[in-house]
Amino acid sequence: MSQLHFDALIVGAGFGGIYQLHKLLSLGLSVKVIDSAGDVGGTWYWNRYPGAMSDTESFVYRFSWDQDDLQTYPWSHHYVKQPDVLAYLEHVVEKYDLRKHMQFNTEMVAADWDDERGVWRVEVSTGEVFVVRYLVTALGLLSKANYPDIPGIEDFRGETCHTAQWRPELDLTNKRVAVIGCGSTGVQVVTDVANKVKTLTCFQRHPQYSVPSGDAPVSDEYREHINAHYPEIMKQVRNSVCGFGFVESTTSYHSVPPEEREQIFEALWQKGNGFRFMFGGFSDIATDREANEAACAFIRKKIAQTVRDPHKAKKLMPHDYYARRPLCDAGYYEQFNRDNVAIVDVNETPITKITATGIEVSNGTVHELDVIIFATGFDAIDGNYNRVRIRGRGGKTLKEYWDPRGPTSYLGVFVPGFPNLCMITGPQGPFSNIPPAIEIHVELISQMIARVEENRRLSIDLQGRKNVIIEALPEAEEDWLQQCERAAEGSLFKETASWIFGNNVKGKKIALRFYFGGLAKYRQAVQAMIDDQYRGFQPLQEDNGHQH
Ligand code: NA7
Repeated sequence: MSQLHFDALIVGAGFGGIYQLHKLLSLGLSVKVIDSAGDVGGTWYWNRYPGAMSDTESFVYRFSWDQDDLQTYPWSHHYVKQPDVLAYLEHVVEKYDLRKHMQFNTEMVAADWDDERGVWRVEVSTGEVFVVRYLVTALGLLSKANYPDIPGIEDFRGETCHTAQWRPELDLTNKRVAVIGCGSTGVQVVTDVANKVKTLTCFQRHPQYSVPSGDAPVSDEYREHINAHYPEIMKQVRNSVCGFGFVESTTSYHSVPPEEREQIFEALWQKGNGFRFMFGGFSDIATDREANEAACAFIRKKIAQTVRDPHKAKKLMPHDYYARRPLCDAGYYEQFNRDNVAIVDVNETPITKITATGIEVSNGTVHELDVIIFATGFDAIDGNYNRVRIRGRGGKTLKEYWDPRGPTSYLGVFVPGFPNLCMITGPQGPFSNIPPAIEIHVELISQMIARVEENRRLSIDLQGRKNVIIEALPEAEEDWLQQCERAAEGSLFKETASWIFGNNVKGKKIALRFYFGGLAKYRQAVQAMIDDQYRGFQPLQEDNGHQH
C-alpha cells in the first residue's frame, strides 16, 4: 500500500474544497484534494438532472474573494443553471492552477487519527493511504442520495435514475416518465421536462409551497449596476441572515395594515425568489403562525388561479406550515395545465410496488412507465459522514460519537476527540446561501491551521516538542449546541418535517442540524471565539504538546 505524505488532505472538490485548497496552498502547505467524482464540481458535478439550477441569484452564487472575477466573469441570467456553475468552478480551478493538486475517482474509505504521531491516516478507494496532519472534509450538505423504500425497484424493466446521479445520456423525449418527490429538485425536473415527455406522472407525498424564481436574462445596465456595487453587496451578504443578496425584512406581519399585506406578498411574488418571499417582506413568516398562514393562503390562492383543473389544484395545495427550505420555480404549477401531466397524491393512493412495467398504487392502478426518476433527496449532512469510518482519539468513530443524540460540532466545523479534523459546512453550520457560509468556514479553518503551523514551527525549532493540534473542547461543543437551540426557538421549521431535521430518512435521528441565527451572528460567534484567545479549544499557544 503506497503511503503519500501531505500537510493536509481535503476531501471534496466543490466550492468548499476548491477555496480551501487555494487558501492552504497560500500558507505554503502541501495539500491534496481527492474526490470520488471524475472531475471538479462537487454537488454541481453530480446533479446534472434536467432543470438543475441554483435558486440563489447569480450575482451571489459565487466566491466573493476574487474582485477581478466578480467584475468580469459572465453570467447571462438571474439564476445560474448547473452547467453554468460547473463551468464557473472549472474556471476558478484553471485560473489558480489548482487541478494539479487534485486526484479524482478517489473516494475516502476510512480515516484514523494516529495519536502517537499526530496525523490522520486516510485510506482511499485506490488503495493508497494519505498520511496528513490536517483532514478537511468538504463533503457538501447534500451528497448521499436517498432512495425510497419501495418494493420491486429491481423488477422495473424501464430505466430508473436518481436526480443526484443523473446519467446525461438518459433521453426522456416522448417517454412515459414518473417523478417521485416534489422538493426543490422534483419541482425543477417537472418544470423542465413536462413539455418534452409523452406523459409525466408526479408522485407527491407532501405538496410544497413554491413561488416564482423571477428568472430572466440580465441586461447590461443590471450587470453594470451589480459590478459598481459588488464590494457593498458582498459585505451585505456576510452581514445578513441568509446571504441571498437582499435585505431581510424587520417588519412584523402584524405591524402592517391588513390591506397592505396582500400588496407586499404580491410584490414579492412578482419579484421572485423563495428566500426573498419568506424573509424579504415580513420578519416573522417562519416564526409567527398567523403570518405563516397568511403566506400559505396567498400561495394556495396563486395555485388555484394557475391550475385550471380544480382536482389537480387541490392536490397541489399544501396545508402544513410554510417552513421547509423555501422553493422557487420557473413555472411549476403551470405544467399541470398540460394534458400529459398528472399528479398522484400518495397519501390518497400509496405506492404499493414497482412492477416490471410501472408503478402500482393502492387502488390497483398501474401507471405504465418507461422511466422512473427519483427526486427523493438526500441523507443530508451527517449522512455524508456516517457512510465512511472516521475514527478519532481513543478509537471512537464519528458515527458512534454522534449516536444516539444526533450530530454535533463546535461552530459547525470541529468535533471534540477528532483532532485536526475540520468540516466545511458540518452539522450546526449556518442555514443560508451556501457559498458565503463555505467562505466563513474555510477562512476560519485556514486561520486556525496557520496559527497551529506557526506554533509547530516554533515548538519544533525551539523546544523540539511534538505537533500541536486543533481540538475543540466538549464544553465548547455543548455551548454551541445550546446557542443553536436558542436560535431555533420558536421557529416553525422545527415543527415541520424535512431533511433539515433528518425526518426524510427512515430511522435517522431527528435533530437540529443547522444554526438558524443567520450569517452575521454566526460570523460574530466565530470572531468572538478568536478574540477570546481561541476560546473552546485545547490551548494552542501556551501548551504546545499533546494533551494526553
Ligand atoms: P427534498 O427536499 O428532501 O425532497 C425530496 C422529495 O422526495 C420530497 O418531496 C419527499 O416527500 C419525496 N419523497 C422521499 N421519499 C419518498 C417516497 N418514498 N415516496 C414519495 N415521495 C418521497 O430533496 P431535494 O433533492 O428536492 O432538495 C434537497 C435540497 O437540495 C433542497 O432543499 C435545496 O437545498 C437543494 P416528503 O416531503 O418527505 O413527504
